[in-house]
Amino acid sequence: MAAALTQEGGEDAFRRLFRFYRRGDRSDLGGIIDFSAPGDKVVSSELSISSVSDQDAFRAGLQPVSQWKAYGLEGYPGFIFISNPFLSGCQHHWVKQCLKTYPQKPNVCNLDMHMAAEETTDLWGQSQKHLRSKGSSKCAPRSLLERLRWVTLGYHYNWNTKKYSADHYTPFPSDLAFLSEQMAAACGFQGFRAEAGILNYYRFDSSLGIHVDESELDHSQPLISFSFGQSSIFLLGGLKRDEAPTAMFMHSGDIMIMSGFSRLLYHAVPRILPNPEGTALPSCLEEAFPSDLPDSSVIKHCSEEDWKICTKYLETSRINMTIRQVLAVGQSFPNESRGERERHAASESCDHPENGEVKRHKLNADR
Ligand SMILES: O=C(O)CCC(=O)C(=O)O
Repeated sequence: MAAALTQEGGEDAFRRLFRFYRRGDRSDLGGIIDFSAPGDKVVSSELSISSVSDQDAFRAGLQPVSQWKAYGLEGYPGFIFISNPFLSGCQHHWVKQCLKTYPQKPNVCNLDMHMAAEETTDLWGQSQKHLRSKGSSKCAPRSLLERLRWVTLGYHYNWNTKKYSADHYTPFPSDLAFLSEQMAAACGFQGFRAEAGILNYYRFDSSLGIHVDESELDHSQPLISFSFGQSSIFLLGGLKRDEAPTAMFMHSGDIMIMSGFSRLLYHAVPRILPNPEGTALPSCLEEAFPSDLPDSSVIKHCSEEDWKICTKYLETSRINMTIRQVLAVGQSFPNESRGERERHAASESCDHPENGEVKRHKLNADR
């Protein structure tokens, strides 16, 4: 069925496949590329092994680059897929940061758009008890963490103007900058600077609409995308919105780089899928935290109590972090007129459009 829809092409090819995967039943997932068992269209990808020392990889919680499994896709130059290169237990740190640390002020999240500042200062603290006692009832009210849909870091993306601006910047988290820079260097982008991040929080019924990430002013630098928790179907299309996309799975720990020709391709996430291993959590998240990380590591121990909250959350969720460089070295934002600045500032307080025609974040209730 999916193959027939892909071949059909035509104006609506991407939209038809998006809807197919969003609704399709599990028996229809056969043609999706799974990099954990690579087949057709998948080629191996060369990495720049000498650009990241084993020690720096270790500090970022990653295996030595020489051990990474990196793939490309025929027809998509610049696209690199790295199958979970994290060291055992090190995904814990990033999951905890996404739930406990990065949603904190001065970072911005979807809940800030319609809640008072005092109510969104401690999402973790306010959700802990609820998540700890969570049973299987679907009717129980959702905790704030379960209502989290996005967090922005660094240059905060403005969903209304679709722009970044010099006026809305807060320091980018140093641990995530270090991880992103090691990933970029291994993929041939030594000078990459992590300047903006969008963290996406998905529940089983969430999806991310068809879009291109083009608001960054420097497209010569890659997009770096990290996935944790439940799996997803990712659709990678062409330079035009109507080109039929290629479907692939993203599992916990997988990392994707979109660069060069693939930097400005349309893409979407139509579906979140329960862990294909059949257990509540992927086995890579059950691994113990390493006992021998150096003090200089950016990975910090995640307490058993914190990890319990994280696992409860991840049983029904997926987290994605997509990191970007916004400006080329020496570049600055174009001057905005006073009127534009005022409009920009005013639109910071508007919610992300939910019912517009073309939506980047489709169907995510709180976006
Ligand atoms: O969740 C994903 O895998 C994709 C995220 C994405 O495309 C974005 O944030 O622009």
